Amino acid sequence: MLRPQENAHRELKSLVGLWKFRADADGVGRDQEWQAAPLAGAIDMPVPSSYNEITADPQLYNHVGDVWYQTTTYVPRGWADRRIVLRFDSATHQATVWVNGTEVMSHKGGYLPFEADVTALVTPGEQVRITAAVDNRLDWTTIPPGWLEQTPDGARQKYFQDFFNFAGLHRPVHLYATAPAYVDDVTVRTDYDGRTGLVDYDVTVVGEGEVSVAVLDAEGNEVASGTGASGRVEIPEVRLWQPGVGYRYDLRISLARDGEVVDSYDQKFGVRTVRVVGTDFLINDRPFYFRGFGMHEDHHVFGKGQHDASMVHDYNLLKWIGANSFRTSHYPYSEENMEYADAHGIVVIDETPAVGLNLGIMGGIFGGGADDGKSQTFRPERIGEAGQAQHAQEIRELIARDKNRPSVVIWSIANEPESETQEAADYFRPLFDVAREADPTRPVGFVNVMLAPAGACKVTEMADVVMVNRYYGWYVDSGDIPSAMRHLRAEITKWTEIEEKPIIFTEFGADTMAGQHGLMGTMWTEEYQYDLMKATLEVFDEFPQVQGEQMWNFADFQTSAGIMRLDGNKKGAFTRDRRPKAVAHMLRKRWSAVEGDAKPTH
Ligand code: BDP
Repeated sequence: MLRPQENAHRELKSLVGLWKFRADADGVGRDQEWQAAPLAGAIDMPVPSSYNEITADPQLYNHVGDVWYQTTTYVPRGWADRRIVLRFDSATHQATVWVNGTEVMSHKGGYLPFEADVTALVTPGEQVRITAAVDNRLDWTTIPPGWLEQTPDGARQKYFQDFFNFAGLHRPVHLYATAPAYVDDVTVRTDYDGRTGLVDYDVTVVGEGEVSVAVLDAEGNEVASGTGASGRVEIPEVRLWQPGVGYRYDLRISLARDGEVVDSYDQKFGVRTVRVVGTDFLINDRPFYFRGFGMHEDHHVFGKGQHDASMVHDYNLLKWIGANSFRTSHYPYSEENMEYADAHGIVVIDETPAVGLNLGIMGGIFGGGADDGKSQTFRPERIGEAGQAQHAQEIRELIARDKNRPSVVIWSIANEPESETQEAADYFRPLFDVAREADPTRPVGFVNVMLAPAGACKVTEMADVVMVNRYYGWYVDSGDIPSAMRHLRAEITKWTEIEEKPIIFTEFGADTMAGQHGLMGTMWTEEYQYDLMKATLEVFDEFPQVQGEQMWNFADFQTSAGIMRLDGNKKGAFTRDRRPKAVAHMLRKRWSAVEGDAKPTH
């Protein structure tokens, strides 16, 4: 799906700002048709933002069910005879949208865009009312999954993922206009032959017209051109998209009728290749070692709302610390965020929202474990066909959104799902096919959990890379770094024996209360996090097959309430307000000393 843009043939109107908002605690809004009139009893709510922490009301913080958003705007007078589209960059987790009281679309999945052609429902020059009912409930058919616990005091949303269920309109909303015949989509795939860039493109259009393309370099000079909706163009003396640099070209697509251009779209792309060869991960045929973090879209007050200032600040912290990559744990991040990674050469492992597909994990961590040896998760009454279909849909929509992004080098189709059972293998095999069919050019993987170690996991064999989260020294061998390192070393050895693939550590970490200190190796102190991380990284250095270290987490983040969490998860290298803990200085020293993207050596 194309990201909306403004250009000589397209107009874009932002609907960012304060919307009217009302929580529907009794779930009556749809029956009472709140979309039919100005929202009664509404408060002001910023879009984009999570709504949870905006007011001082714990009920809204913990709200379960629909909330209603409404705004009015004028459709520009100049948009007569145009195709007019309403686009939401996301709505967490499900939404129905009405325009002037008429339903125009519904979407399930909280982190991906959706849009509708509203031309027939609006009049240029006149006001329009846009209403969205946004439902934050998770069940066995949503990704991520969850369930509702009914109590005398109302419903409680329960879920497995270790991050707070922030909800609302987290990303911008736009109206945009194109000609009635328009460029609908484009796929760009790149390679190079010596110094010549090879660009295969495939444009789909709606309506009649002739397609032509031109490639513009970053200074706007035309360096190649072609005609036809699909084909190959070649860029002489190509500049590659490189980690840390991020050079991009524009594919300027024009749609013409009778010699006159009626629509155009500038698709940015980078020329680069990604390949897995043996245990190496190659970007542009050079070994790439991932240094960075699993992150979260998470901030005080605006939760998961897209916010340019905090986003750019986070990227500057990544630069300060010497990171070259991150994983979009545990859902697709905003398009602004991905755009920044593309522009600045930050390498991304792009993850679907498939987190918490592991009903054994709580029992596992606390000593329970599987019951009858059968899947606790992938059963018809839990995550069955409907959940799997939704998971496939999330994979398709993620790839449709991010397929042209040079920063994205791996699709992660799930985080820590159950993977040690036959049912899990049966569940995941078709999902790998879905990803590979949607994008044959990038490696596909998923993130393996500690409960399904080397030898037990039945899904890693389907993946192109081994991605593992391990908490030796935290959830196991707690407070005992020597034992933790012995067990970590033993497990890596086992992985290297059974899988001839790059191994990327996508999580390892220790909860750390900023300001807590001690010399006795006490957990939760900054010293313990520092020492455990340092020891862990030194073990990674022993194995040439380990091709990545992404510490958990970039920053502290909010979670649901629980005895394991103190106002959230505290495994950040930075606090939630982005102040460095001691470990950040250690990582900075290690990562800044590295030449290019080579593997660090202590
Ligand atoms: C892993 C999860 C991550 C958690 C982390 C932790 O992938 O979401 O936040 O552990 O426990 O299981 O800190």
